[in-house]
Amino acid sequence: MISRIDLRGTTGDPRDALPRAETDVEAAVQKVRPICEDVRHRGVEALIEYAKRFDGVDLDGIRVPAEEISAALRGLDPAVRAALEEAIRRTRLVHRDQRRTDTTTQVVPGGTVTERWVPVDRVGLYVPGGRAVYPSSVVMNAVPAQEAGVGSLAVASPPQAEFGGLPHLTVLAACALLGVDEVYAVGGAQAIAMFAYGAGECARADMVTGPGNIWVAAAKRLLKGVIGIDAEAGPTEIAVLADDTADPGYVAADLISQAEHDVVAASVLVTPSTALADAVEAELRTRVPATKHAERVTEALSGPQSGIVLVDDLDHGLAVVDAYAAEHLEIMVADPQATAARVRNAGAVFVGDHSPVSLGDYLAGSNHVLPTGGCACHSSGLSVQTFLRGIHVVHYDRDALAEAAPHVVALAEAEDLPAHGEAVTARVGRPAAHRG
Ligand code: HSO
Ligand code: ZN
Repeated sequence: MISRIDLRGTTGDPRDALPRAETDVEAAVQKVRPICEDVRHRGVEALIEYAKRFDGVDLDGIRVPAEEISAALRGLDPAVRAALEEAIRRTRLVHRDQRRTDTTTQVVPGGTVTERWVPVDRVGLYVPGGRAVYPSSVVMNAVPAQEAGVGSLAVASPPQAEFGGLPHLTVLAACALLGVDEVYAVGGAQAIAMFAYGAGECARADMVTGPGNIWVAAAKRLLKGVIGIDAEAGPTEIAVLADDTADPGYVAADLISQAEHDVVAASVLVTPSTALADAVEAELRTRVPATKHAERVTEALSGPQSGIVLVDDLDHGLAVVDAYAAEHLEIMVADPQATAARVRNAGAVFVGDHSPVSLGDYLAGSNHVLPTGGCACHSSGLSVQTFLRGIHVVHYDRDALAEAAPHVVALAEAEDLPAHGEAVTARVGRPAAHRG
């Protein structure tokens, strides 16, 4: 069911030996271009037509009435409500600590640079409908934006025929718990275009975040010059670095948990222990047929993006997981804290036997919007920082400018941009050549 990749005795970059699923977003960009242009020019009228064509619903308008949002919350299962409230509380605790304070650096006497952290004014959050209805993702996107101080937050989610043209009711209920009252029944590429250009009641947003299918990813790629976007999310991934002290039942359960998302999800075990590899395979053989989404899980685990990777030892294992740069990395080895501290590339690291990825998906307090496809070697997951801009505020007095003038003039001349130097000498006179 899951292939083995034997890297023992090999050196060098293991990346080529660790295959990854790739989706062709570029081809989809051409298809969504006319839709985005249409929304740009015809606004709400176009959105209502696309709701009919793609979602099979007749809408009078795109804005979800406030009464529908509160009714969805009243109808929410109390256990789910309690879980979402606790998820929001824990996620807020962690993200509140990410807030930045402004810093002022005294560069020279009379010359300062202040870095001011300013939230984005308005953010659109896209929430998928259909098979993947994740109220937890509403939490993971909205909380960092709110903690960053974003003043205006709107949600778009596809209208569902089974809910009379409203977005999924658990999504609406999650919005209510988060205090988000601006919600649009708009899905797919059209929703990204709505946020980029504005349409009817929906004012244009400065940034759009949130997961989505290939059409949503394509629209984000197309419109990223018009609107700020988060990272393009690929299929979910879990890598587990484990030795022979790991519990094979835990490892198998965690590999299955992320494979459950999608047939192209990646589950990768990296281990120096053939005994553990055998035991995990045996666990998979009994657990997979018993799980609800057995077919999807089987396809994900047997796909080329998943596998058990055998390595020489823990050091080699660390080199492999760093090269892979997984969205989620679990560490289940003899000294998990010490090993986790050595990891350089991962979206999030889950340490020890009692920190599974699914805890992080819902309730750890960490964010579950994380870099996929190896992007963890250069990018971070969603955070308060995603919604902030650091603005440098420069203030020099006359003496400090006069003191800097010779250097500015020298560099301006070296770049053949003398007017740059003249903007300074106009204020402080032509400097004598700088000493030393
Ligand atoms: N594991 C997914 C997030 C998620 N899991 C949502 C369950 N619901 C990507 O990090
Ligand atoms: Zn998950």
